[in-house]
Amino acid sequence: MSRLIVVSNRVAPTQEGRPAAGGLAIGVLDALKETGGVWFGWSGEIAAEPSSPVIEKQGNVTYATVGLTKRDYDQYYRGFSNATLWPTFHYRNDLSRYDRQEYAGYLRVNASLAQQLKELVRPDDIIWVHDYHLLPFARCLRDLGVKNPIGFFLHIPFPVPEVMRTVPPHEELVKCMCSYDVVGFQTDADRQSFVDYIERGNHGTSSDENMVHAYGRFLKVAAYPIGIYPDAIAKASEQFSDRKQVRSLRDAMRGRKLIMSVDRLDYSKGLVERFQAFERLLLNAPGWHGRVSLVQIAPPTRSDVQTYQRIRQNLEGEAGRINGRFAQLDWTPIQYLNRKYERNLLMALFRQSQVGYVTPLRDGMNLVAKEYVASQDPADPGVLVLSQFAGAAEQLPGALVVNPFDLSQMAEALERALSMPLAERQARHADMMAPLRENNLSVWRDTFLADLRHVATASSVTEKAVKRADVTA
Ligand code: ADQ
Repeated sequence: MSRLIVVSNRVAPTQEGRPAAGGLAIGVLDALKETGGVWFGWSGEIAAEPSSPVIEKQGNVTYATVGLTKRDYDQYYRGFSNATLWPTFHYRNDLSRYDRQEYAGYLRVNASLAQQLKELVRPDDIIWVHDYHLLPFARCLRDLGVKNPIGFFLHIPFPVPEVMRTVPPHEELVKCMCSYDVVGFQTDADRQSFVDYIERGNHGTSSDENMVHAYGRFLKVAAYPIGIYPDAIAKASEQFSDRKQVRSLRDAMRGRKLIMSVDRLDYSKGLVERFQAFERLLLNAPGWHGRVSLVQIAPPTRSDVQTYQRIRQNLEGEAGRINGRFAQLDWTPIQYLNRKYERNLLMALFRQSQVGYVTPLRDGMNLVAKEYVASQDPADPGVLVLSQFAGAAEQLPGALVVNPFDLSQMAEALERALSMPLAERQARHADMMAPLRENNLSVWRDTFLADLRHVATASSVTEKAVKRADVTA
């Protein structure tokens, strides 16, 4: 069986052979263990100068990690990836900036990572590249003569063409993406945006079978919504419900209802709007004073990018203001916790809450929404209030779907969720567990890899046929 090579900006750190949790890490590591293979990417370390990959083998999985120089980190990671692509792809052009040097650094790091990976690639390997840091990676490998099948999965949204065109090198980036054999998106809307860019700009055509012909290449372009393992999460959330932290949360609630939110601290997650909608609930429905609290867990990320420092200050300000306005001696309306929690503990905390409040302004998928549903006790489940702009909204029919820009609508949804009768909560929960099981994380991975193998075989057959025709002509 051919080996799988996974490439992602960051290789999840290995602790006793287990990487940090998260969709990419869990799904990918399972696949690697099945076929054996390599996980290649940045170690998370800043190195004085570029050096060859550090190789660490665990079972049949080889971790190959490289350091980045400070200049590479600033231009490729902090700069073009996180200050240009991330905001624009989340429709925040107002926060996006473009710097030619940073873009040059982005291309340079992609090329140098490709050069380093090339040394590890065997002829029958298949290569699966992840996320916006690596849009040009296949182009760089092709330039080095690598002929293996290469697939790409974008974890974040792909914007509509008008927004994509605000990134100055937009056409070069899309052209680079067409060097992959399969390009996967979270939702059909993202897939459609990519196809629209190609077709409306007269760069190529698409067929009903999700094939795109552009810039002289044929590639498959499809939606592969990332999933979770809902039954494993259900089990963990039940088992961890007896932990000390979970018990003390239960005690502290003393019969109050709990609304729970968990996100990385990021402006795409709509945290300020979420706090303000909760404030509106307290204004509109004073009966809830002292009877409901919002717990927001949001550990800081990318804190050396300036916009992330601002969101943190903003959010702390809002939580303080709202608490100052409504708090009572024995009741704090918003508890805002700036830290990471062990994953299973988090699932058990979800199980204690009556409402999962997940309202990003834009999100590729949002795994927290799925995890919240899976963590619930089917006999007495909580209700999910979910943004229509999370990819997960397409897949969770039992959620109360809201527009995160409409604070009144969010406040009404919270009130409805807090008062929902048991039978309706149970029905909505069952409606969501079925699709979560059907489209679990293995389905995401296996469908993508099956398509990659299939497209690669089909194109190598076509290539051979073309070569034969050339010889006989
Ligand atoms: P993220 O933007 O990171 O992922 P999300 O999908 O919600 O967003 O995944 C976050 C993960 O981190 C979840 O598994 C969650 O449980 C965990 N997590 C969050 N806060 C935590 C905390 N305080 N402590 C411990 N764990 C915490 C990107 C895209 C998403 C897409 C995923 C996967 O932005 O849209 O769903 O990739 O493709």
